[in-house]
Amino acid sequence: MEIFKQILHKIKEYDTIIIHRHMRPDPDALGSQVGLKKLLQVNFPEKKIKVAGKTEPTLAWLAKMDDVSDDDYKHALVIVCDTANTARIDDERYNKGDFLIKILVPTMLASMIKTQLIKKR
Ligand SMILES: [Mn+2]
Repeated sequence: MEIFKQILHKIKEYDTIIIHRHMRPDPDALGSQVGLKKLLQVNFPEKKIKVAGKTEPTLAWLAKMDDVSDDDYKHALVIVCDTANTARIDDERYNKGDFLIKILVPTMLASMIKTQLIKKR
């Protein structure tokens, strides 16, 4: 599918990738965010890949977030997982990257992946 090729092309283009998800994360938000980080780390070990947002204390056993500096956003690809509207994205710096990809997988329709590629600059 064309959109997956476009996403892969963007992933290959950037050395730094920062992955966000919604505020007050549930396990599916953390699973998509951290799962994507692990998948990218295995396939692109030379890239800097970080997960952004607050560590949810009740789910800290599942995943802890990385320290992401403002500098990390320079020339970074930002990918947002599991978040329907921008107001709910955890860490408003998602907008500070060079390019933004928003991936939304509706819980009941996992096969229908809705994705937006948003050109930043
Ligand atoms: Mn969720």
